Amino acid sequence: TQSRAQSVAVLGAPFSRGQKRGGVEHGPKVIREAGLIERLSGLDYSVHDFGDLSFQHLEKDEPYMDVKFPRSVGAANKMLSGAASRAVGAGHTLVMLGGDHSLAIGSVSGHAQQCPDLCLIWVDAHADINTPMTSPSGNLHGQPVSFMLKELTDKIPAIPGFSWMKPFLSSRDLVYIGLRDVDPGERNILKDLGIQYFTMRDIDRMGIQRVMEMTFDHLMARKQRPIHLSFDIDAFDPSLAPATGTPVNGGLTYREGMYITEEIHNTGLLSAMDLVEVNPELGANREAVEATASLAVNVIASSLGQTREGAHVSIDEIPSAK
Ligand code: 4U7
Ligand code: MN
Ligand code: MN
Ligand code: MN
Repeated sequence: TQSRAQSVAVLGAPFSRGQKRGGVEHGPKVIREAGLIERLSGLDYSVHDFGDLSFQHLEKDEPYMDVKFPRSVGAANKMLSGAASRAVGAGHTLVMLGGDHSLAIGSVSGHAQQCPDLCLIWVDAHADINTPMTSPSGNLHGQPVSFMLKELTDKIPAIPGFSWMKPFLSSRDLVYIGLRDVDPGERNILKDLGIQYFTMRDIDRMGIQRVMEMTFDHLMARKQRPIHLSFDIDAFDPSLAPATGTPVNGGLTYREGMYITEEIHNTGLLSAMDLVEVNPELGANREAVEATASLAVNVIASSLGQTREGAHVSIDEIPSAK
């Protein structure tokens, strides 16, 4: 009855050099330990677990200008891009487990190789659209979107490790949800390019239902197209997702997160997603880490069709008492 893909590919990307804190490379492990594969198998999908990519560790990777670990991030994303492209090309809905958010460069570009007309929904406290020139930190997890956008081609210097990729996305094919920590240079870019974004304040004003309607109106105005969902766990309030590197107060509630992902599933157009920035070394204790990882599993399951209303298996009648 639905045009939902019948198979899901799970691909781990244990990588952390898009930022300075250790531990986010263990994201794929803790998300799997929280029961991801079992949950997806329970949703009618055939689940293909492609395991974790193994990235080469570069001993020497000096900063280029202010940009940290450019060759490591470039090489990891080149590998991920190929793997993502193959998974989508084989007909799977891709679930990429990070790792830090610099990995979206690889997953979205690989997805775009197979689906050039894709659109991108970025759920995050941050806009991740700094260029190497505007970045206050030099960390590439705060910059992935700037490398994707065709409109920013002239603003991105040639960084070692990135010669394999070309910008492929138009700024009108991108929508942000959940923003609440945007750097000055980023705000200029958002305004300059007229990018559609919904901050936490917008969610407070309009409610998440209206925000999702406007998101799809914007992205699907001309035609329906495949969706790439890039979900940074720090979009949630830190009380729900404490084990992450750059928490910001005042984030999404659990219900807003579930509503966003249910609505994305209901379009029938989700083609690939990222779940990034879960860092088990940053939780205060084991409970904090498990809560964050289990939230990540709920986001993925909800994006792939788990509903709060229960599954709709057809039954002949309600079982009688005897
Ligand atoms: B994440 C930041 F300056 N904007 O560029 C930067 F505030 O993937 C943070 O969204 C980026 O977690 C956060 O370093 C990257 C900073
Ligand atoms: Mn973030
Ligand atoms: Mn992010
Ligand atoms: Mn973060």
